Amino acid sequence: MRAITNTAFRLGDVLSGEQFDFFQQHGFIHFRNFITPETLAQVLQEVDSVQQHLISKNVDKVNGIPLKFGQDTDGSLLIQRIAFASQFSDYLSRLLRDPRFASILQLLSPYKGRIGEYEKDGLVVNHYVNTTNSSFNRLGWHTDSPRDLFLGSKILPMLNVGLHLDDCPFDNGGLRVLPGTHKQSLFRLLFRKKYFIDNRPDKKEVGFDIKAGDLTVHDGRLWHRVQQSPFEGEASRRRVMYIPIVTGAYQPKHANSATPFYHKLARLKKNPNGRINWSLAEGKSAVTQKNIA
Ligand SMILES: O=C(O)CCC(=O)C(=O)O
Ligand SMILES: [Fe+2]
Repeated sequence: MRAITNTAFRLGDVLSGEQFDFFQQHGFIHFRNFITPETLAQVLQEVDSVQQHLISKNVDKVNGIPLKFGQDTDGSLLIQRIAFASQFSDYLSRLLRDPRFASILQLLSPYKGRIGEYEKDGLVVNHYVNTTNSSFNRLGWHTDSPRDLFLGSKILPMLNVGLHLDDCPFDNGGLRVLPGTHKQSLFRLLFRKKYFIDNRPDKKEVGFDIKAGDLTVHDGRLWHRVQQSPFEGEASRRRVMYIPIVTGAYQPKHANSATPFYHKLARLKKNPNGRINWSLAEGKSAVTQKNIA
């Protein structure tokens, strides 16, 4: 139960046949060193500025997508999930125009994909850290595709591209995937596991030895989860940005976009008796802008 993918590729201007075949077979792919240490340092600085900007403006939703708040190791307010981050940083927005993303689009072939900078949740920054007041330190099993169903459209081909901002060796937790599950039936896509509630390792799952600056891509239909770091504080910090690559009609979000139902669902918690506590669905997370600032 300690399977690490030992296949990491390098991304050039053109996707190789081997890379395409690997992705088709397994539903994910790992590229090393997508950005240089200099770019990485700049990206981290930009993410920090975006967070400070959102905090100073008391923002708690972007284009209808709630921000997730927690507490950092020094007790300061931390945004653990930022949506549409590139809307607040020209640097991050330009990064999404890196010509190498064109080679990633080829993974969707024969479908024609585009970078969803203003669609779905846009450029997402996830920030996991184990502190007493950080509720976001893992993510249960899920696929990214049924969000389309909640939004009233059928499941369209999509990719989620992760740009990793911290080293995350396998033993520090991080992304776990179930290879090949992108080819399952709709029934298995919906019911293989209990969405977001099931955190148990699967004997067929694989993880990664991630270095800061690496890129991973997974098919929207692939089952995946985030394993919690066994460490506390600084050693558990894991920052990763995700950008969706989407197909179908252009569906940009804007300041007045409604909050999708699944963002309320994600707050569901199990009672000690195993029942789902529906009342929490509308509740606020423990830490908000207001009660900590
Ligand atoms: O943090 C990760 O690597 C995965 C996050 C994820 O699966 C999601 O936000 O849907
Ligand atoms: Fe996901």
